Amino acid sequence: STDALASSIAQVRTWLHSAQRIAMLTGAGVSAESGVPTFRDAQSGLWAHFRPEELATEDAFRDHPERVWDWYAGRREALKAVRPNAGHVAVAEFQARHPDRLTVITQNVDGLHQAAGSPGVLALHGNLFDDAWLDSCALARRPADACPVTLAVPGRPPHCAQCGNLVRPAVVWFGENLPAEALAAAEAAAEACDVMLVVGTSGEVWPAAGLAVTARRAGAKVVVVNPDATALDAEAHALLRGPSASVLPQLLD
Ligand code: BJW
Repeated sequence: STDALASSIAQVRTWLHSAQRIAMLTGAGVSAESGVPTFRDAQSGLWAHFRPEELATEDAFRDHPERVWDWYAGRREALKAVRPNAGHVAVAEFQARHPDRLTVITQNVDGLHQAAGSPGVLALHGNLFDDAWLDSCALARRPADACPVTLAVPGRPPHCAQCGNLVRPAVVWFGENLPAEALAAAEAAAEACDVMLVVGTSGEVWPAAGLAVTARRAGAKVVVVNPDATALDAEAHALLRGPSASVLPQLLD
């Protein structure tokens, strides 16, 4: 009920007031109210026909490069019109008022925390707007000698005129390692925090989901903010069942 949510919010606010370090793990749900579709709720587009585990993989790209490239190109295009919502803004404003107190760890590739002004965002799954080569260059003697990806010949996907290498989005697909530096910093933040806020994520994808488990084992209060049940609810000391664009401003004002 609304009363139960209000009293849980009040409880979590007392934890936040006495917390020296706060970590926040976010997922697609924080951007839902900006108009970005989530992965596992998506009713339209490719996610409706394929599970993320089947589409967001290197094999899917190799088997159907044009289809997967077009899907990412469409998402890039759609994101150009998207703005951070009141949730992203509340987080960034809290960080501005309390420097070095809250670390944002995001699984999102949409750049909306960064656009809202959050400093030092740890982007565990890369960035949708960055490009990378699919393979290491077959012609370069050393990786540093490969052509810059900006020189790729336009196409769907773009390719290298010299070696034929394909361009891919610089996101993390299933079976790929997360960026080591960001993951290490996220693990350190999870170990060190007094409160871990888990916001807008189904908690089904690892190792990101494990950060909540790490925080709990290290003694932090774990708070899940989500209108629906998640795989991390069992880790939570408080469940705030509401949309992040209205709950986050109430938590962090
Ligand atoms: C709202 C809301 C509102 C709605 N307000 N909330 C341990 C156990 C089992 C498996 C594994 C394991 N460790 C590793 C694995 C394998 C795999 C994995 O996790 N598999 C599971 C699915 C079973 N993990 C990996 O492969 C990772 N790599 C890795 O582990 O490397 C080591 C390794 C190498 C080789 C072999 C094995 C291991 C990589 C994971 C990469 C994930 N990539 C994607 C795609 C990114 C590119 C792209 O955008 O296309 O990342 S998949 C997709 O899921 C995307 C997301 O970041 C990620 C998480 O999804 P998220 O954000 O939680 O979204 P949803 O849609 O699931 O949930 C939205 C939530 O919002 C819902 O709860 C709603 O209720 C809520 N919501 N409106 C608040 N208004």
